[in-house]
Amino acid sequence: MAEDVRINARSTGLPPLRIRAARVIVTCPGRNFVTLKIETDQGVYGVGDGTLNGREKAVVAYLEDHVIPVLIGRDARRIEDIWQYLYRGAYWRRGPVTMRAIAAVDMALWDIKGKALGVPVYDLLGGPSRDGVLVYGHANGADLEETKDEVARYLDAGYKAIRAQTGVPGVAKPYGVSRDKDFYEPAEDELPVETIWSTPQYLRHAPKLFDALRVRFGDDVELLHDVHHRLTPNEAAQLGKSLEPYRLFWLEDPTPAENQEAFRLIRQHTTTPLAVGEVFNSLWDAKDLIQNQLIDYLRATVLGAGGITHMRRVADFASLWQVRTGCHGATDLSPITMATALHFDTWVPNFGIQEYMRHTEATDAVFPHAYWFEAGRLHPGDAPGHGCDIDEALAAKYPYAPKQLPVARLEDGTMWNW
Ligand code: KDG
Ligand code: MG
Repeated sequence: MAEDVRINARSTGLPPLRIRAARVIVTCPGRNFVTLKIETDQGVYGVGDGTLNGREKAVVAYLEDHVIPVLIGRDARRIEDIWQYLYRGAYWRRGPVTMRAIAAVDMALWDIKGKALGVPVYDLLGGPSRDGVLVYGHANGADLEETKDEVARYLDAGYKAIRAQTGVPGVAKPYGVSRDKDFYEPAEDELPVETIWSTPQYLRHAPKLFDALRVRFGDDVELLHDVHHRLTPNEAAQLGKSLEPYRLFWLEDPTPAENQEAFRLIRQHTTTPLAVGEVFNSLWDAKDLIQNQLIDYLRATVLGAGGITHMRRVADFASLWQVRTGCHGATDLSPITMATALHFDTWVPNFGIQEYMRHTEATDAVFPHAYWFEAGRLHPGDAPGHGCDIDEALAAKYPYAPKQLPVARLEDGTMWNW
């Protein structure tokens, strides 16, 4: 066979770990997950998550058609060079599909490196900076009473930080309120469910929730809230101001961050801490927000933002302005992302908090993992690599089922941000 002349296919001094095969596994144990499995010629393999809620097949096609063919034969040790190849080598760079595909590769390669060396990923990154990763859980209810009871349930379970979402009078299907109180999954149907949104009702109601929570639970619990991109900058400023007496840990996604400059207006009017970025794919999406100190927490994570290789650059840049991490951790990020994020969180110096929406038992069974929860914190475990695997036989029992995220309209029918 002719010698492989691709630069990256040549070995360094260390014996190479050649990528001999890679394939995508799609499984739906209640919701869809996209997993990339990379196998090396030494028998060591790694897995990465490429799930994009409601758009799973787009990532599958990107991986199968454009990524896997260029991976075969490369040295899996060369994580940085492979990342640069997939990022710079794509003329059409960035975006949620491309960056999730890169993330899937990156997670699998860090997993392989850890397994090959017999160490957990947090050790490869520089070792632990903390004992346990502070997480926040999701309490939600149809009305104030139910939401208060749900917060009590989370406190009983040991959570120290809790996101609270409640039904809004006159608003059918508000964001963040679920039928099943233990597991929340907004992508329910093959076609997007239409929801209705009322900003005036919401702005009147939200402060009542946090007033009621502070009256009942006092000051010790950390409270968070997600606006889910629904407000204009001026409305967000009003909300931030009205929530100041309740000392939120953060107010999330008050307005879409496509225009990063818009946060200047919000910032000028409120000291309520702001968190943004679960839809961000790279440092460029967050650069102005960070360097102008317009936010306090960055919600980007290893799945959305191209894996550990890019996320650690994002975090280092953010640390210059004392912006801390607050990684996205909804159920549409598979346990592989959660595992990888926990290694990142264990290392990252400017850690803030990690979102933790528990997965169902069926999902946990498909993705056996080393991480565990205790007293409000998650621990990544010490297994080599990131410590999460996929049970392929079980995964095969749950075939792909098309599901999409909802859409939102204002009361007069105008399309709005879901
Ligand atoms: O797929 C969409 C979810 O990831 C998103 O709605 C969850 O906003 C979210 C959050 O803060 O977890
Ligand atoms: Mg959110």
